[in-house]
Amino acid sequence: MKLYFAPGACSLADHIALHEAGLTFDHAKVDLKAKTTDSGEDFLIINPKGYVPALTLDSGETITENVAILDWIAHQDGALKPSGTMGHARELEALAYISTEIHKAFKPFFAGAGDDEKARPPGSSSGG
Ligand SMILES: N[C@@H](CCC(=O)N[C@@H](CS)C(=O)NCC(=O)O)C(=O)O
Repeated sequence: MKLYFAPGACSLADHIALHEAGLTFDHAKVDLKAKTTDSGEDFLIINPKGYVPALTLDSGETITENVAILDWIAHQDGALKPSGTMGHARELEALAYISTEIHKAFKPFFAGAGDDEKARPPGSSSGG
């Protein structure tokens, strides 16, 4: 299994979860501008969406999207696995909240935004 990651990116969550689950995995550092890995792989073949994380399983299948990858990892480990249908719903509720409401609020810090945009509270309009 191989985790495609970038330093300082949201793929850190998957890295931590794989360790927590005690899973053995390789990793490949992705240059997000060039869309290549440190071993020269074309990352767009791995994930045509061009962003990390991506997790390629031993079967050769690749999972993308943090919610899906973290959910898959949780199901590999008894201690992380959600308990029952409601437990799974709560897990997805938390992951979806982090992925959509919190993660997007950090984008200006990585996307070269100006100081005004960085100071704006999440969810508030830029006035445009
Ligand atoms: N919807 C994706 C978003 C992943 C994402 O935004 N990844 C960022 C790093 S935190 C990235 O790779 N950005 C590079 C790019 O979009 O070119 C998910 O939740 O996994």
